[in-house]
Order: sequence, then structure tokens, then C-alpha cells
Amino acid sequence: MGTQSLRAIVEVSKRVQTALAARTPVIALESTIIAHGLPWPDNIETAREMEAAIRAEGAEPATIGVVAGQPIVGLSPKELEHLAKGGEVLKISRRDLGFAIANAADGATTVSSTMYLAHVAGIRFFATGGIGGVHRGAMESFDISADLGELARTPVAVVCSGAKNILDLPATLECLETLGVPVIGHGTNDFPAFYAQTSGLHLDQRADTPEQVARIVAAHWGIGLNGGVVIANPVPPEAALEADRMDALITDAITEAGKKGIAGKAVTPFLLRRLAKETGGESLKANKALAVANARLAARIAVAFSRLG
Ligand code: PSU
Ligand code: MN
Repeated sequence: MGTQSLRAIVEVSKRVQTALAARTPVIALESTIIAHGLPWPDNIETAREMEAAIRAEGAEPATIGVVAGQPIVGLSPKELEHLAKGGEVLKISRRDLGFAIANAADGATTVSSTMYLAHVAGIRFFATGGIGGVHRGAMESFDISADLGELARTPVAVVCSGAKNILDLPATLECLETLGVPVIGHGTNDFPAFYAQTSGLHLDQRADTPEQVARIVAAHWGIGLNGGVVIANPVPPEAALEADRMDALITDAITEAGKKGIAGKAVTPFLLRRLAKETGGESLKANKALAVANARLAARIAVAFSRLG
């Protein structure tokens, strides 16, 4: 099926259609971070602040999700609130899209399915908190996020604060290298560890301005490498949490998940909820701050990209 007929299946909001037609930069946003990554009402506040940060830079946000089986690029405030309030909201990665559509389900899209739907709509930039990756203990569990496979094949650039160290970060970086996915540090030589500014892991690619990032992304796609790109932007310093402390809490949370027999796609939401509880909401504050900063940076990069001509 061609992209043209796919666009008939995927509903693109009027606002987003108008922006795309006018060549206004559009930034995709995922909904899993809203429905499963953050609790109410922090989630809806974060979603709204991310959209506002994008508009303030002269770009248009397109939050993506599935409502009653309809994939939507550019959820309305009402639809967004519906997904944020939870209830029966599926967590939809690439493989779940068909199931959700066929069953007229409500669902929040992860990085993988958001990238895919953004691509169908003609959107090239996407902002979120953290990507999924290789889970600790993946040698045994084989738990590797579908986000990595999507980054290998779908040409969307994802601005994030690295990945949480609920994951095996060295293995995640190795996997991204194998899959041919560039990881560009924005203003850093290190891969960020979500709540912490650095994981201590070195990145080969660094860019210090949105323009520099835009040029690298344009050159990558320009030579026909049609996969995704990760732009790693450290959490704002004033919201950063201490790496060692988070590490200890995360190790405990993973043990707890193992004891409770939590597996598959329930693992990430379980760990996030637990961390929020254990830090008395500090992790939420950091999560919010970095998500909004990433939305702003994605908009700036997309604006710079649109000016390359
Ligand atoms: N990391 C976060 N918060 C999140 C997620 C990841 O810090 O909410 C979500 C994203 O939607 C990501 C998904 O795509 O979890 C990965 O889930 P899994 O590990 O099941 O592939
Ligand atoms: Mn998984």
C-alpha cells in the first residue's frame, strides 16, 4: 500500500495538515509517556507544556495516538485528555497497531509506533523523554524494545534525554551502532541517563547547536540512509537527579518487578511508577523538565532543518 492510501487510514488533524502544507516544521509527540509513563495530572500538564514549547518556537506539535481504533496524528486537547485519564488505554508499539485498529481500541503509541505514524504523515522530527532499549538481563529475557528496530528503519529523528538506566545503557548503545542509528550528543560528549546528565558512556558524535544537528541529520538522509536518528539532550541541570541514588532505586525496582512476575510491555510502566513513588515525585519533576526541553530543542532543530533549503 502506498503512502497516499495510508494517509486515508491515518487521520491527520486540520492544524497539522495546514502546517505540513505551509512547510511549517511539525514535531511528533508520543502518547505512551502520557498514558503509561506519567501519572495524572502531571501527564496532561507535561503534554500541554510540550505542545506550548513547540509552538513558541514557531513549529506545530502533533501528538499521536489511537482513539476508538482510529490512528490520529495531532490529537485534539479533548482526545489527549481522554488518553491521559487512562482507563482502558492500550500501550501500542509497532506490532500492536493492527490489533488496536481492528478492535476499535483506545491506545497510546510508544516511540516505535509514533515514529511509524509520523513518517506516514510526512513528519521528520519527534520529541520525547527517553527511548526504549535493551533491558538489563536481556541475555536471559530477550527484552529489547521495538523502538530500536524502528529507529533502524524509519527516517524520523528523535530528540530524547537518552534512555533510563532501567535499561542496559552500554548494550543499548551497542545495539544502536549495529543497527546503523546515529546518536548525536547535543552539547555533550556523553550519552545522557535520563534523570542524570550523563551515563559516563562516550558518544562519538557531538553537535552544539540546532543548526549543527540539522546539518548532520540532513547529510545522513541526504546520502540515502533512510533510518532514524537519536539526538541525545541532557536533562536541564536544575532538574537533574543524582545518578548513584537513581541507580540504587532502579536496581531495587527491577528486583521487585522480577518478584512480582512483571514481564513484557508492563515492565517499563511498572518501573516508572515505582521510581516516582520512591523519589516522592522528584523523578516526575525531572521527567517533565526534560520532556519540555526536548520538545523545544526538537522544534529548533526542525526550524533549522527547514532553512537548509
Ligand atoms: N522511557 C521512559 N518513559 C516512557 C517510555 C520509555 O522514560 O514512557 C515508553 C516510550 O513510549 C517507549 C516505551 O517507546 O516506553 C518502550 O517500552 P518497551 O520497553 O516496552 O519497548
Ligand atoms: Mn520490552
